[in-house]
Amino acid sequence: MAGIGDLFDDARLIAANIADYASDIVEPTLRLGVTGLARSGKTVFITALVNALLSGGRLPLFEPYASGRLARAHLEPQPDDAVPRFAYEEHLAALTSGNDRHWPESTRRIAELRIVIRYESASLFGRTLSGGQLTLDIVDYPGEWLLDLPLLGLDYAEWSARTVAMSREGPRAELAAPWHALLAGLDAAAPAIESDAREAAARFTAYLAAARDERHALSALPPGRFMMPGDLEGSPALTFAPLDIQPGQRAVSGSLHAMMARRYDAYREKIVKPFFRDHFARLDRQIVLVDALQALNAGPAAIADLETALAEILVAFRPGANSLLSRIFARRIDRILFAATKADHVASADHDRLQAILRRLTSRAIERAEFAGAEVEAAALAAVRATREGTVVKDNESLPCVIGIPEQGQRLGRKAFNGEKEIAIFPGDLPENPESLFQQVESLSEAVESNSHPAEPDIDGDYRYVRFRPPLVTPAQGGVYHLPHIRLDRALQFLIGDRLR
Ligand SMILES: Nc1nc2c(ncn2[C@@H]2O[C@H](COP(=O)(O)OP(=O)(O)OP(=O)(O)O)[C@@H](O)[C@H]2O)c(=O)[nH]1
Ligand SMILES: [Mg+2]
Repeated sequence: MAGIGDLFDDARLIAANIADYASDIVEPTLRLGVTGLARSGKTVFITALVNALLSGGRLPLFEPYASGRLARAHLEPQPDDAVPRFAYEEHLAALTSGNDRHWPESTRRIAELRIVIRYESASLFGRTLSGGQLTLDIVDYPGEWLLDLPLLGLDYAEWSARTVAMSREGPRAELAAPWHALLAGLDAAAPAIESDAREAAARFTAYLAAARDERHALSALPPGRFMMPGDLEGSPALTFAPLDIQPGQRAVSGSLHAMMARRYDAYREKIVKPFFRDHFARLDRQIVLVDALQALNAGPAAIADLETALAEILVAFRPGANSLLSRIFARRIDRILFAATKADHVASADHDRLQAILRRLTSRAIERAEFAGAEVEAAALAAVRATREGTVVKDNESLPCVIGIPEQGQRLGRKAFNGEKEIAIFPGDLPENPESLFQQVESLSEAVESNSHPAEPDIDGDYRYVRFRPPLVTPAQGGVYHLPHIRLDRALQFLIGDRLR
């Protein structure tokens, strides 16, 4: 694969970075990227983080706040006019609207928010009133887009061969069958017909979506915009698909192959490169959210796939040695946090195990990032804690469980929930040794009605993730909300604490 530094317009990249540096000197600024695959919890995380900075709460591990040095934080207009604003107020309102509370809508495109934090410097604290100010720009973008980076180093024939080969392996083969059936009848050298391209793109996209769905939860599925089209849905740059061709195979002029290759190139030029240049290459810090529990529930194939996707995502953090981009990056992203989200689905005794599983899942990715000089941590957290803890008694043994209200329509085994009744779930112990997950994942959960004693196992081998409703929170003094969380303060400390000293 060619170094991506060679593939960019270096002059424009430098210009953007110099502009950032210049404003950083006048006004200390930190650009924090928040990413993760679809539904990993980006929107909820940013909403909770911004709310904590604006309104405080229980944040003992966020030192500047815990020591009373945070003076005030407020939102300001963001610097990039062409990027949608992160709809903070709307998302917070969704989470806090009493009986109508609900999780924020899925977002699926890039968004940005600027928050200005004033603080007392730790060295001066207590001696003088002079303080510092940090401008924090938060950028929310789909992790799927990072999976596109390897495409910059593959031509159309190479990408096709690789993607088709992958779709013939393991659980993917069955999901890809309808697309494969079409593929077998497509002649790459035949004249280009638009309807063939459209049909191939539609079936290929349907295969990606099937692989991604909750049950299979596969993760490594580029091109990223096929899953997360943003504003590009239906555009020609997305109307292509792999053909069953060999690496190095040349396209006959005017053929289906030639048309597909042209669109693939347009996708890389017009979509992938601008994203890396205008957004990714300008980040200082990064948090990668991972819904590890969903993959655990879906089974070993999903876990292996998630691990691959995380390693691919992190390719982006380690550009080819010696490229101009690598020098810029080496100075830039200096901290990366991997966070297993929704830790409130397991009892607190299991938070450390979840963290260990995440560490194992990201170990390949972490090796690469550390190589690039970044400080990397892994943490299990819940940006908004939707459950509380309790114990249930089963066979005279008390078991730690989580108690919450499953969303309406959620099912667990034969049970369906109405969105009102609280239940206790014994999620099962996460394995102590993460390695075992890569061999065989055991059934993770059993459900029991709240307050009922001996838990009858209610699992018919069809366990899925139960989504809980957001917690019911009442406003604190001043009308602000303190959302319950797990270890959000730790994440804050790692991501920005050192810049508020
Ligand atoms: N229990 C619990 N559920 C959460 C938490 N964070 C997210 N969720 C659940 O995960 C879903 C997705 O969260 P989002 O924050 O919208 O995820 P996202 O990554 O922004 O998703 P897209 O915008 O669709 O890519 C929510 O609707 C909730 O059901 C959490 O801290 N605790
Ligand atoms: Mg979102």
